[in-house]
Amino acid sequence: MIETDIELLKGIANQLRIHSITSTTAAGSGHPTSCCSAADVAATLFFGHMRYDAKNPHYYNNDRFILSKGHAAPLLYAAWAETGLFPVSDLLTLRKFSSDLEGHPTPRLPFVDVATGSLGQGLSVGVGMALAARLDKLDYNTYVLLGDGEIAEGSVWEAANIAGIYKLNNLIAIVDANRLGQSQATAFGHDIGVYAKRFEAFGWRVEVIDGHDIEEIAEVLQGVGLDDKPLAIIAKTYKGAGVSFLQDQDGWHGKPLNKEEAAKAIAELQPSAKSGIGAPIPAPNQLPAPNNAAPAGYPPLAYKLGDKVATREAYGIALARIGEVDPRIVAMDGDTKNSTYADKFFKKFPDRFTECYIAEQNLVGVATGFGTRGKVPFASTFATFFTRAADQIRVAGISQANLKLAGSHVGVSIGEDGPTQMALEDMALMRAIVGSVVLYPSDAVSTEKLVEQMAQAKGVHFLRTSRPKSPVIYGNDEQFPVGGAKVLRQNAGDKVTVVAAGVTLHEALKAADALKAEGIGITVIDAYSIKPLGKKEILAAAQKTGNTVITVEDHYAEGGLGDAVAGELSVNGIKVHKLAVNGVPRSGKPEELVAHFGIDAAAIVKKVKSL
Ligand SMILES: Cc1ncc(C[n+]2csc(CCOP(=O)(O)OP(=O)(O)O)c2C)c(N)n1
Ligand SMILES: [Mg+2]
Repeated sequence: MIETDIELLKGIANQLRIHSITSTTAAGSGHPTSCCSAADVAATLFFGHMRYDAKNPHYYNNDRFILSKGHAAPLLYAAWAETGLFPVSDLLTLRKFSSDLEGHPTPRLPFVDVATGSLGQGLSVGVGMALAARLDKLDYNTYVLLGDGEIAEGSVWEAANIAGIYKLNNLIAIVDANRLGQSQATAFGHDIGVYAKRFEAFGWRVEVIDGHDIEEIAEVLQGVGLDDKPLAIIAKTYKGAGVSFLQDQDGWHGKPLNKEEAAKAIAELQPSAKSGIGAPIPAPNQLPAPNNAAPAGYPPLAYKLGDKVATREAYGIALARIGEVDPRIVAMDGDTKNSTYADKFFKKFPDRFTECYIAEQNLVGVATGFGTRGKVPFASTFATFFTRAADQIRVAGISQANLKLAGSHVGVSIGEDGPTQMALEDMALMRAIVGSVVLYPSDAVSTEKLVEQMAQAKGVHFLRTSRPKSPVIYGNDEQFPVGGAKVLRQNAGDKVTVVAAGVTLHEALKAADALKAEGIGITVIDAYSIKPLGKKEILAAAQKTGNTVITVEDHYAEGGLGDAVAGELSVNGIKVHKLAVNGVPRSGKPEELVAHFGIDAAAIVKKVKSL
């Protein structure tokens, strides 16, 4: 902390309030009162406490700041404008189509690491960043500003739990306890001792302060990193603070002031407002840069055709193999690592693995946090449990995060564990994520090659792996470009093209053999790349089989492989007949279930004959 004059910080806080009001009034929408309550905290953090190179927001050892209560975006923008990063006049472009100063922060802006505003997600991302700092031996701190209404989200407490367990003393949560939420007061109002007890119970050091007393804010911030616990600062504040007719008033959430009201507010704030331009900002320590270089290639594979390996196991083998030469790779799991086989990576690289326990929203947030720090995070659990983190995955899409998800135990083919453990909606969800890539391998070689590509490409990737062992059907040098498909069986005179992936591919191959014995030829395609789909290969094959395609998938009929093929190829006149799981599944042997739900070789044979 630089000994910034307290009067200057008070002045900057008011300047930030003025900007927040002016920009939201110009935009005609926004949350000025949510900015005003946090203005003193923001001024103290940005103008004397946090160590960062304001001209280079991406510098790897800058302190990180996550505005988890993303609706206070105008305050964040005002703070960065006052550091001199961009002209203060730009603030008037808030929320306009041509401006990157969006309604809630997104990484279009260089000083925003992840999109926020879907409340309750910032602290998990902060945990990932704090863990990355530790791994990279960097001394930046991660500051997360949360609303008091926001911390009703369970995901906040998933993050608080793990931060306490891992003693993240480089992580600081600041709760802007302004008593109010959106439509009414928060459940606990200004009874903020409740929040202190909760954070303490999760192993945090807690400071309860007057969030408008700059001296007190600066003083507690001096204590960052002094012990081995994360620090929670519960700042008692007033929504709309600093403006007489807004302060602590109900009914002002998410409302801009009209021009007259804004003028009145500014008249109150202006006399004590001071510009932040030129205020001293502590420089970050110059430490060695982390090694986040992508390798040129990966060690070779050594499978034999016919080896029986589950794709989930091949995933673990792949991570351990490529992790050897790719220092960017880190992994995390939600207490299923012995099922997803992420434990193969954990055993080899314990320092690069984070056990996230059974808290999938936080699991995805932590991975996203690592991704912002140049790591390639692979998060794994049963595919169906990723659907709990649907919103975190959605926001990772918006953030264009580098996030790799590996979901195992898909479909009815898991068998005995029964319906609650079966992922049957995951492809629908993952396909719908903006910019996502969805991969569904059927053997060990294709799994491993796809994991390599997930590591080398940026963005949100989902790998769908299966529980049962399946034979290796590809040679070790086969390539599986994302957006491709493999034609495995094809002969002149084939009647229909069967498109399958994962376990159903092996059923399709069995069906092809059975039909061949009866003199009926079918084309079989491995659609290992669900999104983007291997459209070219599927279309070319379909056109040779009278435009007739059967899709077979261990997923519900809605939103999976069949819908992907139909959606992409109907414009070309291709007719798609879907074989997929319908109805509520049950326990049983995998073979019984794939037969019952009509996605096995016999069902394919029957369908082919019916056509
Ligand atoms: C997950 C989620 N649920 C609901 C909302 C809608 N919403 C936006 S702000 C807000 C109130 C937030 O209150 P608080 O966290 O106390 O922030 P304050 O504005 O008081 O600082 C709500 C309900 C949201 N953005 N995200
Ligand atoms: Mg509040």
